[in-house]
Amino acid sequence: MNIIEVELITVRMPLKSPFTTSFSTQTERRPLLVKVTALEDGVQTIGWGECVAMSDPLYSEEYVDGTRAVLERYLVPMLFAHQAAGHEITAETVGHVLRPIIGHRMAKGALEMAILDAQLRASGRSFASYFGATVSKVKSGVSVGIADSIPELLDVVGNFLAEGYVRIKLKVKPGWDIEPVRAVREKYGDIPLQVDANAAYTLADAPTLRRFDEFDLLLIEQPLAEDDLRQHAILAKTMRTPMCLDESIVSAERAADAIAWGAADVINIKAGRVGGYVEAKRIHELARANGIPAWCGGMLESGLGRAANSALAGLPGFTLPGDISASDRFYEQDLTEPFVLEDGYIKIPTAPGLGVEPIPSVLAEMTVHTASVRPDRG
Ligand code: SMG
Ligand code: MG
Repeated sequence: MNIIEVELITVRMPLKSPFTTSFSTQTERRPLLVKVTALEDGVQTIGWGECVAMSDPLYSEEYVDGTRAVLERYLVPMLFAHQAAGHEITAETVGHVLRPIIGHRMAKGALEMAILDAQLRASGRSFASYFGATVSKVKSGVSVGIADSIPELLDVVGNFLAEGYVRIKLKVKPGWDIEPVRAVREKYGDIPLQVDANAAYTLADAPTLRRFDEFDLLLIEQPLAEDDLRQHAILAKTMRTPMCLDESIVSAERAADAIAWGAADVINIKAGRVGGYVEAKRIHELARANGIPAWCGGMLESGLGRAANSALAGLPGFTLPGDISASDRFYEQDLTEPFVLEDGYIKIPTAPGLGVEPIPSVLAEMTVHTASVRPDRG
């Protein structure tokens, strides 16, 4: 595959309602899309990637304008240089080619996703088939933001249950934890329920965190800071609720450490956070080999990311429902044809590549910035 252009397109997607976590309230998302144009045997193919970095560096150190800068200045030129030196660019090798640039996993992941999409579209193969998905649809869980009051939270949860979501994840933070979870358990009974703290606690909060044990949660996600693997292991030993890591798991190596040290009973796999779908699949294999349940996380993706995530989540090690909700969970208007909830499931696209693409008129309307990088003709 010969890449002839990489476009970096920043889009603005307003959220239907604000989404509050322990670290921010979001009212819109500005994902960076990566559009790769390539020639395969003289035939032009397009591939789409979606970068999951948020507008501000609050979930991780990456942020959308920073990912654009590193792609434009380093990552894309490195690929073109590699290609100019006579090497073939493939999704399987792009991670290795970009290895000299430290970190910037979300930016790298978006580029790899676009290359993989182009490669698969050119060969007529879907993401699901490439990953080895064993099912045609995946169970859909929903992530519920921090609300202004408990009655309001109960309404929101009730509506999602009525829509058919099969698992509820409640965002928690100090001061919004035990009571909201108790209220949801009391009102909705034995539903599959889990919590996500996005690193808002410290080990000093262990007595509070242990109180979650009375609610029979599926798991508690990332209670402590990103770097606190040892502390998560200490906390895990004193809690009955299974410990799940999200932000801490940035690579297969980190996942292996977390498992070996007893810091993770469960793993949230997000391709963007770990540098792309190739690494995400490695983590899936690692978790499966170790008997560690995995599930697919979400970053409020547009239909592009949702398509790739649902295909990944079709692998057999994804034993828990993912944060793969319908398009209308967050968006009035998705970039692609919308993903819909059917009896608690999301269908995995079957057409070549992602199986979906941006609707041109919607993309044009949502675009706030574009840049194009082409090979240096020297
Ligand atoms: O895509 O359904 C989704 C969002 C799921 O809660 C979600 N993601 O920590 O797991 C997480 C968060 C990260 C983004 S919060 C702004
Ligand atoms: Mg999380």
